[in-house]
Amino acid sequence: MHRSRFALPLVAATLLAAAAAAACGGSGGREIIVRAGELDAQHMYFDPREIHVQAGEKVTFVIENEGASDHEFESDEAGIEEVVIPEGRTRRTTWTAPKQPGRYPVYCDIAGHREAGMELLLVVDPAP
Ligand SMILES: [Cu+2]
Repeated sequence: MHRSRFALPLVAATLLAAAAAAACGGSGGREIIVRAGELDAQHMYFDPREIHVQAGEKVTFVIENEGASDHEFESDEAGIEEVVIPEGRTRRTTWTAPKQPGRYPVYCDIAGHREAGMELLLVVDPAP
């Protein structure tokens, strides 16, 4: 009967460790929150408009679509695969910056959205 008393603290410790890992982004690196949405049909946005990462840095983009239509987050130039974020939802994608510093556009590729403002500048800064 005494044995079972040790089980609960162990489970609790395991859960705490899992929660701590999730809070730190686990193995997904630094979390960068990007909000997406539209003011009207001609004015849409990503916020922030510019993001800095370090060369070789692993980050997780957390894209929050606060708008009333679907949006995408992608960059052929930077090698970020297309993520579709349905209206009102949040999607995450983990990506590792190239080793070389550079500047890349990230955009929503739905027809007309990029032109309406859905493009941000992703700057890869030299590692310190
Ligand atoms: Cu869009």
